[in-house]
Amino acid sequence: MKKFVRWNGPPRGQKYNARASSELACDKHVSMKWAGCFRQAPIWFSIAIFCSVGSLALPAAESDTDAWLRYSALDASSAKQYDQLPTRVEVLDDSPVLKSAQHELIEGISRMLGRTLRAGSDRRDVFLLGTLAEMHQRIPGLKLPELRAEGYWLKADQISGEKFFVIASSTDRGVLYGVFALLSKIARRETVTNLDDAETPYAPLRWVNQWDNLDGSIERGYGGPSIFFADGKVRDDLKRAGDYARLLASIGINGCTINNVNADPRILRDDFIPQIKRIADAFRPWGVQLALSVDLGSPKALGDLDTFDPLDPKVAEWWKKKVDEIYQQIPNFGGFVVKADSEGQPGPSTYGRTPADAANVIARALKPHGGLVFYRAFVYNHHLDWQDLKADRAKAAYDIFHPLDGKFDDNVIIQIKNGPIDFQVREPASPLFAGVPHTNEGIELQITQEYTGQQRQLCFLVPMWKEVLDFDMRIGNEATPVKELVAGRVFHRPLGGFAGVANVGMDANWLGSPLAMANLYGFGRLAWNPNLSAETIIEEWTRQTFGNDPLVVHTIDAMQLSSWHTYENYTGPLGTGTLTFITGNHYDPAPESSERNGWGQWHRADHNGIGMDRTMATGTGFIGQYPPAVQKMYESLDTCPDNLLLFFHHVPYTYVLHSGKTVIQYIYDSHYEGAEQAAGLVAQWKTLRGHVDQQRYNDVLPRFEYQAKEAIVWRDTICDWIYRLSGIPDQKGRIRQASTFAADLRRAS
Ligand code: GCW
Repeated sequence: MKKFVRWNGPPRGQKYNARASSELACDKHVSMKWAGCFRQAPIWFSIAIFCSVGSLALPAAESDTDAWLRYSALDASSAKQYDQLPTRVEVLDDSPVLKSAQHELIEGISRMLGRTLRAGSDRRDVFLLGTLAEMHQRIPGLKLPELRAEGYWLKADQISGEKFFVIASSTDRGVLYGVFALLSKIARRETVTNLDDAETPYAPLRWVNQWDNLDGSIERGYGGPSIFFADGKVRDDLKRAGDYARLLASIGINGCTINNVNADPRILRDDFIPQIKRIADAFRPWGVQLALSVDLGSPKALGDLDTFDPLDPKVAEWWKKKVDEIYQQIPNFGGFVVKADSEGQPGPSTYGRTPADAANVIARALKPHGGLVFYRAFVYNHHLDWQDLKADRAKAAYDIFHPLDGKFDDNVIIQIKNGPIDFQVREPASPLFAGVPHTNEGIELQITQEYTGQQRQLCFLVPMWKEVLDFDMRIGNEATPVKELVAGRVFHRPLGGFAGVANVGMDANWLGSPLAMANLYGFGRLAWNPNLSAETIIEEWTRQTFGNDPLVVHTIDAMQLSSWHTYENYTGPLGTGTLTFITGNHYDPAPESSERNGWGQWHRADHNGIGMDRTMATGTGFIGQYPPAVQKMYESLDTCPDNLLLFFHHVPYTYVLHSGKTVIQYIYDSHYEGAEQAAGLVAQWKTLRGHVDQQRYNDVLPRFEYQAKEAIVWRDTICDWIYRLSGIPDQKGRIRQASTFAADLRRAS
């Protein structure tokens, strides 16, 4: 039943979707009828059904808020291996974060193992939760490991025959992370006897960004309205904000900006800050720092000054006062994210100033309090001349920020999107990662699936993010993978990390789809340790979310792991960018919408060929922004990988790929293959009937049926378009539509 409350209405789109939605309506109708049967059925019938479902011992449906923290009861034989775990818990301090850690441990053990941990200060038979310093005081003989900030230590030990289990860190937050790590192991039935695990996060900053507006809407949010705001103010009930912080903490996220980067200046009004404080209070027990997106024009927009020139002393004073006011009410405030001179947002260019001037004036106000500025590198001109073959949006970030390298204060981090355009289904790593060696940098990844199916279609993004994080920039011809650059591990920069645009909402499943939650989980896990494989991450997630049945784990893992490639196949192969409705919803296929306008997401398909020439020799010169070894690889057709060919080169449709296929045939084939793979998702999910609980089974099935249809819409739209454009038929004869369009074009040229 719940699924119909959760379902976001019929899928978007026009003619092709009419069928899909009528089928959904029909499915809904059938299920409602069944629900009605249950309501009217005799009690014995309901009991019989209940017992038979119960006897299958399926993991229960995902709770609204718990996501992967479901803590389903383990069956008796799996639970047995944990019999040796202590029966008490002692917390060595009473900070709010440690209290959360204690509560979580008690809750998790009780739900999974059916045992209630008692609070106790007996050394024996006890979980000890505290910082390393506290642990040293408590057990002077204990040999403690070296742990960097927020790392944790899980240690099952005995001294003089007294058993105890240490969960320690140098900070309270790390202890909480340790508790979640232990509970995750139990949920996945991992052995914890003799555990001696020390883990340290790879990067110091692991934040999520929410693009929530004060009216409660969320830009590019597909999981319902804001959990923070409604009707121009902070919600009265912030329970969900606390629940969100718990989820974030469980994957090691330590900061969250709560409002849209297209920021409403009102967020900084004096009467708004006490409201924001309430959200910070909801986050605090989970160690999540609250941060804000700010409009650089605020000093003027709020009516206090007649300028927002970052070099004007009045403006510096304004920021200082505003920041002091925030810290007075929110002492653990994290800082600001800034989108400026981008897509209509005000910025330093108004006064002929640079992003460094703008970032530093705010950074100096924050510095005494330990606050940070994440300044976004997503700065570009969206009124480019599409007729100018040298114009290239991809070049903007490097052109603007590289010359400023070293000019930013040390509490500024340049927040760089994974690719040089905008979260397309495949892009190369942004060259800017290698272009600011004397400046802190961080990577921005998009968890919300703006260009990758908007949570209506399955697209597990961890494999894509890993390709970027593992990409080797070869700075100075040495191994310099992006992950090391963004985590500040090269060039000895003090800060660095990850920002994930999450955009969870009030929908039961946070992101609007239970399977899309793997992206939020995966983002956190990669930010904690980008060396984890996509396979490990998805297996962790599936086990915690759907239980440990091998068929379920194997099937869902395989579906998730192949989903990005499937989506790429039917939406934007060979690095063309997502061939979607660029000037509209970023969802439906509309390959011509990216052309002949100033937004610069061009693929330059004409009747002879396709692709953006970004070479140094004949194109926009974008390739020249990479270090020499990478330039060399992308510049030459011989070494440019097929999957990014059209991002870097304009080639005739008959150009033969490394795979031996022509470009045009690859485009046809990949669309047919993608649509088949999407149909395969339905079949794969059906094998899980009776293996996942009925509620989630029923919730997910229509989503895949819908996706399979959408993939056909994409396939036919793109294949028809490119056939009309090229006039080259599919070798397999699948595209039957007669077309004179290409012939006309040829005659005209
Ligand atoms: O991808 C684009 C989105 C905008 C977004 C912008 C950005 C918040 O379409 O909605 O604005 O990126 O990242 O700033």
